[in-house]
Amino acid sequence: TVKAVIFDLDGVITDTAHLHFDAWRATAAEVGITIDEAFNDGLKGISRMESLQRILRHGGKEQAFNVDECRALAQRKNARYVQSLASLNEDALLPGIRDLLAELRLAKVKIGLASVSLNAPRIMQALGIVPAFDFCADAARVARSKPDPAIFLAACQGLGVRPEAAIGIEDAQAGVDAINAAGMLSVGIGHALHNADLHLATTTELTWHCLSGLWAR
Ligand code: B16
Ligand code: MG
Repeated sequence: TVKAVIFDLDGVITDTAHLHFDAWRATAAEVGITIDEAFNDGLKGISRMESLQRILRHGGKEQAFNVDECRALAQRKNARYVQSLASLNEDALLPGIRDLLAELRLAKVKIGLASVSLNAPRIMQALGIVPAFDFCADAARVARSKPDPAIFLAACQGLGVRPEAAIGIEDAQAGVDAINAAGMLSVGIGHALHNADLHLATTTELTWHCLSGLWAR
């Protein structure tokens, strides 16, 4: 049976993608690069520095900045993002998540987090769900971004569960690919995701009943 459920943060537990987008758009504009929401979709689950590289490439400016300048740009983006998190509270939990966490606890299924966001601890704190989690993988210790399975494997290891006994939940293609590469069962939330073992339109449909059913198939 399923021993653990491992969550992505942005897009599954709360929706901070538009805050990332606003912060990146303002930072990209500083260096004369325009990004739209469709481009931002491709940044979901991608680490901060890799997101910056993709934006610079998108604007044809990948050679224009040295390492220190890139670091400064990433820092300015993060300052903007962190500022926009100031008003985050329990109300920002996506529908169904609180109930699912309670159901998993009752079913004695371990609960983990696999977010590549270095801001994950402060976001979890603001959402008031730190005690609901048995283990949160540390993004700072995982060098490779999704679709590399590293962050999901770190979560499995921290929970003491084999990947084959765990389900991962993601909203980004890079994340679904990471779950599959880890050898876990994948649940994809939202549209236009390929290769998820189970597709759900929204987090409202995420229940222990449907997750355990996925296992029984
Ligand atoms: P930070 P996830 C990811 O979170 C976001 O989807 C992605 O857009 C962001 O660039 C990345 O975290 C890094 O975030 O700048 O806060 O370290 O989907 O893995 O929960
Ligand atoms: Mg995500």
